[in-house]
Amino acid sequence: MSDQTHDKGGLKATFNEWAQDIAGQMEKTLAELLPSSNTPPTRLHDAMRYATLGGGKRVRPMLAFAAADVSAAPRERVRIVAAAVEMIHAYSLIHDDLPCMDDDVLRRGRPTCHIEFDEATALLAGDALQAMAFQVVSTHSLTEEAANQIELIRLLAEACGSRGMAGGQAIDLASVAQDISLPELEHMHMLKTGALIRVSVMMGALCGRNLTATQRQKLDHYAKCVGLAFQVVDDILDCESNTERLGKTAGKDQGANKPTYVSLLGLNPAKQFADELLQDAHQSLQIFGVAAQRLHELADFIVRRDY
Ligand code: GRG
Repeated sequence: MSDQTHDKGGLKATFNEWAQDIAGQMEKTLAELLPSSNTPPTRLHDAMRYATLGGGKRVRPMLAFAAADVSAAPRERVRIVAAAVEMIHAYSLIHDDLPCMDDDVLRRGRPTCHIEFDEATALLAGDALQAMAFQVVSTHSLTEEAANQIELIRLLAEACGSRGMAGGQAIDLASVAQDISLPELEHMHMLKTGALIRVSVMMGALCGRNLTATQRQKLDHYAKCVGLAFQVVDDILDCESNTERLGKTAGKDQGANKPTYVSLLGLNPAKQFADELLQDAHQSLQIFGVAAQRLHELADFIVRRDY
């Protein structure tokens, strides 16, 4: 792919140009959708904006936009579902950083929400962001058929709930200092991190034309592989990288005696596992041809990233 092309949002742009374009669109869309800082209750709205704007890799929005290419979904719709997913993600990070959970002081290179504001405000900011995500998905027209829009909302609810992200977090908290097996670790991460990644892909695609059952299954398999690979790489970076590069406290999992892919498999086998998941992800995209270009690139980015 040429580095000299300037089609920022389209397939001719380089991956970096495309990623920057999406990050810019996300910042603008979230800034518009979130209540302004001078709308009462101002401290709560300030905290919601603090936790959502001005940082993050925006991996989930990128996945939604990339998946939208395979169903030719209008970008105007995709930016709304991507913003909703990012609100859920921001809420999960705020709550995860609270003293009753991971108790962390640094996120995206800045003080965590409860340090910058206070615990009660952080808790409420997370609650309000979660509610707002559903408000946004239900008040915009995002699909050709109404039934598909209901499905978007249902999928998002499932990904957030006790059999998705919140359930994964509960298993994570219960597994500290426990001997858990590899399948148990995988199940925990498929819920905690994987569910939101999976739904980002599916929601992006559902904004466009209907996919066949096989296409849907292949896309979901891609998302599962990438979701798990994301977590394996997160575990690797937790031991190999540093706090400055990550923008969050490095070495946290080991310090907290949490089971990880590195603690269960060892560093090199964990890297090999991430590579196997990457190959599997690429394989499952074959039926989409060139429309899956960004999904391929994103899988590479997720596994090869160093932050
Ligand atoms: C509190 C219900 C509830 C859930 C929390 C997502 C989560 C569940 C906890 C986050 C803990 C964590 C650090 C998990 C590792 C993988 C992960 C989700 C990392 C953060 O996501 P990135 O790297 O963050 O996409 P940025 O800042 O780039 O948006």
